[in-house]
Amino acid sequence: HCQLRQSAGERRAETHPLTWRFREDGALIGLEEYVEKDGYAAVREVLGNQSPQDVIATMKEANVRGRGGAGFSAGLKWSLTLQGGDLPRGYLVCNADEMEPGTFKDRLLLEQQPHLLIEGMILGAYANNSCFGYIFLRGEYIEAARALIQALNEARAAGWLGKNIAGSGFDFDIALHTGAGRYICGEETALISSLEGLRANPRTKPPFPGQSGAWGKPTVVNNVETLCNVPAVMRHGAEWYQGLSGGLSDDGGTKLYGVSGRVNRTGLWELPIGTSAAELLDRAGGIRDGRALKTWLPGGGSTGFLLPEHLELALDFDTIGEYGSRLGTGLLTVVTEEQSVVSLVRNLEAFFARESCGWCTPCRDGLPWTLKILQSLERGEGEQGDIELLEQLASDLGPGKTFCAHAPGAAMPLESSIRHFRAEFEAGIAHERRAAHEDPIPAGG
Ligand code: L3W
Repeated sequence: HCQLRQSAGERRAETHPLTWRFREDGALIGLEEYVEKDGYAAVREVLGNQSPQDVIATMKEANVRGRGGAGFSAGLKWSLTLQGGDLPRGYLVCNADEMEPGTFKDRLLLEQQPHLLIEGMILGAYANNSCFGYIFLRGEYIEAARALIQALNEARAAGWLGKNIAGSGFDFDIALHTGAGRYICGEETALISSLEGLRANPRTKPPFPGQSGAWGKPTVVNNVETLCNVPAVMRHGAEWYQGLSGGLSDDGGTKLYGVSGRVNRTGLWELPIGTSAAELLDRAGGIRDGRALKTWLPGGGSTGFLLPEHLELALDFDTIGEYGSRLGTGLLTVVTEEQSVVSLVRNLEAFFARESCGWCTPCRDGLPWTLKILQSLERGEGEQGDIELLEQLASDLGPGKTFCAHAPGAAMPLESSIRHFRAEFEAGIAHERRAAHEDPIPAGG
């Protein structure tokens, strides 16, 4: 399995013998080295010998679940988009707009393994009959942009992109599109709006992008890590991929897990999907300065807080979903005893309020309101009823009340933090107001 440290000077990787995603020194893997290690072999094998339906069947059987956070089956998504020969060809979009708080897995894949992504995209485009691909990259990811530009040029010059790829008759090319650093652009329909040159507002679903996406054409949007799994699945088969999880989960394969926050060694590890948070904490060298764990987020700011008693749970989509949270990106944020949960949630809600596109009312107005209440609780100036109001806001921001998952994502840490740490919120209610409430002045007194 593979370990990568986050800081540039310390990029150390133990390479997985089969997926060989990273080099030990963390350097970029260029075309020559990629091909030496059987890179693009899956493209040659699949495009020459298998139908798009075969590819989709293998992806479904392997049970590759979307690694952007939602865990939707990639094979199922592709099967819903499959275009017959007479129908208009659509697009394949790689969502590389990584901006989830505490998340840095796609960045390292892009900076070090751009050909793995390109190979995954060629296979995905073939399965979906896509005529053209876009990599929608977060604007701040300069190093990743450099790596991708180099890799796209190399792949094009070697005939892996362009007309008649590997003599198969299949044509496909990819353009790199850099965003301007807005979180909402990672929401797939907002991403499509932005790609079209429009304001990045989400669109209602259905229609899902697979039916009508960029410029009204069928558009498949997949996360970087999801697409990077495709070459290994197609080379080694669904059963092999399933086996990588080692029985820890019904989901297939490995997962790029990570840890940030107050641990001794923040970083990224490729481990069987279903590995526990306890195991991850161990790899991160445990909690810093001998502190005790208070709470943790399993996969970014738009997931719910979990407790130390949840450390042994399998980090997979279904298990974490049963505990009032979700796996999200699978990059843990570790919070220790002396940290203030109210401050932490205030910080997250400030992010979500700033990044709201403003399109729908609960999100545009609810998030700044939430932030204002949290700020006053943090200062110890909260009022009676504030906690109940926050609970109401968490519900009003929840699923089904907005165009997209932004506000429901913001509601998750809010709701779960009040559920687990109510006393900390109560402590933020101004003392004199609290006393007045407990000992009200008698009527007429
Ligand atoms: C066809 C249906 N397709 C669902 C597709 C849909 C989309 C995917 C997931 O993301 C996550 C959240 C956070 N026919 C379909 C269908 N699909 N039903 O499946 O869809 P959905 O709606 O479950 O989720 P979503 O809105 O795409 C929500 C995470 O995203 N998040 C932020 C993540 C940030 C990063 C990052 O920075 N790298 O990943 C914010 O909420 O974890 O689970 O493709 O079209 N019937």
